[in-house]
Formats: sequence, structure tokens, C-alpha cells
Amino acid sequence: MDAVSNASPATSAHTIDPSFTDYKVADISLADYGRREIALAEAEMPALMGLRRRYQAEQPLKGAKIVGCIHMTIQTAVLIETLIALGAEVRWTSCNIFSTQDHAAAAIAAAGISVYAWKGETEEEYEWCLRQQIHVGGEGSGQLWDANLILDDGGDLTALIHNNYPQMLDNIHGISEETTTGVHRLIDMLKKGTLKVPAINVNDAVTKSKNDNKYGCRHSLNDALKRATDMLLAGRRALVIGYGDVGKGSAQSLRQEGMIVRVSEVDPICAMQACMDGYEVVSPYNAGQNAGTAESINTRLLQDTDLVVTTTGNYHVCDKHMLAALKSGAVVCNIGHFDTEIDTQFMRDNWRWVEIKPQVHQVYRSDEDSDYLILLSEGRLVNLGNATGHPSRVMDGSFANQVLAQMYLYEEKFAELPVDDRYNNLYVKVLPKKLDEEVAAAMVEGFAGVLTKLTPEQAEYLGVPVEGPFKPDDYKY
Ligand code: NAD
Ligand code: 9W1
Repeated sequence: MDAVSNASPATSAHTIDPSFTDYKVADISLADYGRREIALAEAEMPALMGLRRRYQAEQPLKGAKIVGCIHMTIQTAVLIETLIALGAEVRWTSCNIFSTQDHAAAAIAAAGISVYAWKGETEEEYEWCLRQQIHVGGEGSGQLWDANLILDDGGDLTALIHNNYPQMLDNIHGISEETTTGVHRLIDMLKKGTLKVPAINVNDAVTKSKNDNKYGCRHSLNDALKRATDMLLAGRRALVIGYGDVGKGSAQSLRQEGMIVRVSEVDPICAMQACMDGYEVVSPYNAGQNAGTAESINTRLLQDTDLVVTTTGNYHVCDKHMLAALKSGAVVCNIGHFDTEIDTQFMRDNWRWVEIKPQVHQVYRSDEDSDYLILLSEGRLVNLGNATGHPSRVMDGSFANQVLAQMYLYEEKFAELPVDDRYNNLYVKVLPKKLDEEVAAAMVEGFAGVLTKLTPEQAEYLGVPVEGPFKPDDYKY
């Protein structure tokens, strides 16, 4: 069977059935546009499409009823339709008030799938959507859906069900969780004894985290800068703050545009990696000492910097003194933690803002015409505010893990255990490394890459099975 036979049906198969009203999206007329982009994304998501091919006949998710709460994007549409292709029924919401792509949501609704999501929900609407999702035909019916699996990103749906609809947990076999924050919340619940069903940590699969942190940011940082400013990046000087996975991807993103890239770090191991990768390791503070004063600032460096990118996950790594000392006209942005890395509060309180267009501000530090900084996405994640997040091939790794996690939980059938046994069978764990390797293999195949097989002698020499897993569990990739 070839890939085409598993692809979504042609547009005409998705004409809207007027009797289907169990959804709310921004504009259902965007469905055809969404469907055309889903078709393109399918071609870029070989691991997900490979799972469709491999398991379509077997229907491993037949009888599965999944409530899914994850960014309602084109890539997520391919995830949803993969779960359905393997036999599942689903009801969907977005896990973020801004992350819905309205054409993706429309295409899913037009295919007869219950989805409650639109870009720019209020907090109240967001909560409302989650409640519609867990009720058949919406909350008005007063009838909870007999869901048996949760797919979550960030833990809001998990918390809502645990706190407000605990009766649903009787039927639920488990949760697969996409993000760091959600996994932390699950581990907290497990420690406190409030987690009632097992959970798979998708976040820490290598085929999720490396893609997300490193390759996702490599793809979208330079894209965001160019969409925002249309400036030529080559020959200009960048300071990347932090050289973890996001910093590594970001530095490469800028280098491949021809920028002169400098890196600052606190961790000598990451700083060494930056040196070995050929970046100049510098500090925005004189002799690396930050006393929290203007005198601590390495003004020579900042006067020679055209772009600052924060990637640390830390607080105020681009502080008010750095902002004041930067070269006029410099671009400032964050691709690390949500909104803590740049002291935008100081910029708001003290400087004059001019909106050039959404997500691009000129921030005047004085009355001087040329004395401004260009702040992107108001200091929030620049690859989401000024670009379109991760590409399909990056989400493919993550979402193939989601499908495998749902299959795993559904096969384990936790909810069918005698009630007394449940307590002893709770966990928050990653999938076995073999499955991570399978996702990776499917992605390699999608690039038409050819893997080499170990000979039995070589496998024996290394002390690993010919078919893998090839590395110990604590191996750092
Ligand atoms: P990481 O821990 O691997 O890297 C962060 C690095 O920053 C570390 O090496 C640390 O030593 C360094 N650092 C901390 N404080 C510093 C300081 N004051 N100056 C210089 N360096 C400093 O983490 P990561 O995986 O690279 O993720 C970083 C952040 O990016 C997290 O908040 C994560 O949630 C976020 N993230 C964003 C995206 C996105 O799409 N925008 C994707 C994945 C992760
Ligand atoms: N996730 N399909 C913005 C994305 C918001 C977003 C967020 C992604 C994807 C990091 C997931 C404006 C897609 C999502 C497009 C977009 C994420 C937050 C994806 C990147 C993570 C808080 N987190 N992600 N594509 N918004 O790219 O599902 O364009």
C-alpha cells in the first residue's frame, strides 16, 4: 500500500453535513483551505502516516474514546485523523487561547469531528470549550461523554476532569501528556496521591524533545525575524543568551543566515560546546559579573550587537540595564520561556511604544529619532508570535509518540483493573526506548534515509540486540 491510499479524501468528501452541530469554530467556510493544507502536511508527516499504514487493518484503537486538548493546528489535524484511522472516536479542544489555526479547526469540524476551538478565545471561552468537549452534544445535553483516554498538553483538561468530573476517571485508561509543564503537574499529583490514572510522558521522548527544542527553533527563529523585519541578517551581529537545546538550534538558525553569532552562558559545559561549535562566548556583564547595576554592563559588546535572542528558560536574562545599553535600532526577542526572559515591564513603564504592525514594536528610549529598540512578540515566544511555530516534520516525531502512547494505554486497560489494584498501578513514565527508535526510524524513512543493520557479531560485540534498543536508558543524545 502506498502513502496516497492513506491520505485524507478529496475535498468533496468533506462537504458539510448540516445536521452535525456538535462543534464551534471561527468560520466553517475555511474548511476547504484547511483540508488542502492538511493534505500538504500529511506528505510531511511520514511517521504518523506510517502508523496509519501499519495499523489500519488491525484497528488497535477500536472502541477508544479520546478527549484531546492540544493546539488545534494543521499538524494536529493529521494527528486527530490518524487516531481515527486506527479506530478511535475523538472530541477536541485547543490547549491555548491563541494557538488554533481556524482553517484547521474548520476542516476537522467539516469532517464531522467534534471540535471546540478558535484563535483568540477569552479565558471564559477556553473553559467553556473544555466543558463542551467532555459532554456529548455539548454541555447543554447534561450528558458526560464516556471517554476512556485523555490526550493533554499542559494539564488543563487533566485537572478539569480530576477536580470537577472525577466520575469520568472510572472509565479512563490513562493520559498521554505533551509538555514539560503538564508532566510536572502529573508528577506533583502522583506524589500527592491525587492522580487517579496512569500517564505517559511524551515530552521526554528523544523524538519529541530534541525536535521541539532544537530543530523546531532552528526552523522558526530566522523565519520569525524575517517575517517581522524583512531585514537582511547576513553580516550583522547576534547575541544568543543560553546555549541549551533551544540556544543551539537558535544559534544555528542565525548562523545559516550568515550572521556573526556570539553566545553567553552560565554553565561551563554548554559554554564549551558553544566554543567547540565555533561561536564566540561572551558575557553581557563586565568580567561576567552581574551586580544588577548599569556599571556591570559590557557596553562595548552591547553597542556592537544588532540582535539579542533569549533562550534560557530563566528570568530577566535581558535586564533593564542591558536594554538601556544596547545599540540603537537593535532587535530584541525571546524564544525561551513564555514571557519572563526580557524585562518588558521596565520597557512598558519607562519607554514610548510605537506599533509597526502586530507583534512588532519600536520602543523609543528617548526623544531622539534613532534611539529605539525593535521588540518582537512583546517579549513572548517569537517563533509563535512572528512565525507559525514548528513545521510538520518536527511535530511528526512528537505526534507519532502521542499515537503510540494512546495505543499503549488502551492496551493496558487500566480502567478494567479491580478498584483495589488501581492504586498500585499508577505511574508517570516515558515509553520504552524501542518505541522512540521506531518513531525515529519512520522519520528517517520519510527522508528516504537508509539505516544500516548491525551484524549479529557486531551486536554481540556491543552487547545490544540486533533490533535495538541500541543505547542504555540514560544515554544523552
Ligand atoms: P536548557 O536547560 O537545555 O537550556 C537553557 C540554557 O540557558 C542552559 O544551558 C542554562 O545554563 C542557560 N542559562 C540559564 N540562565 C542563563 C543566564 N543568565 N545567562 C546565560 N545562560 C543562561 O533548556 P532548553 O531545552 O534549551 O529550553 C529553554 C527554554 O525554551 C525553556 O523555557 C523551554 O520551555 C523553552 N522552549 C521554547 C520553544 C519554542 O518553540 N519557543 C521550544 C522548546 C522549548
Ligand atoms: N503545535 N501544532 C502557534 C505552540 C503555543 C502555535 C503554540 C505546534 C504545531 C511550540 C507547539 C502562530 C502552532 C502553534 C502554530 C502557531 C506551542 C504554545 C507547534 C510549537 C508549541 C504555548 N506552544 N508548537 N505546529 N502556538 O508549532 O501543534 O503559529
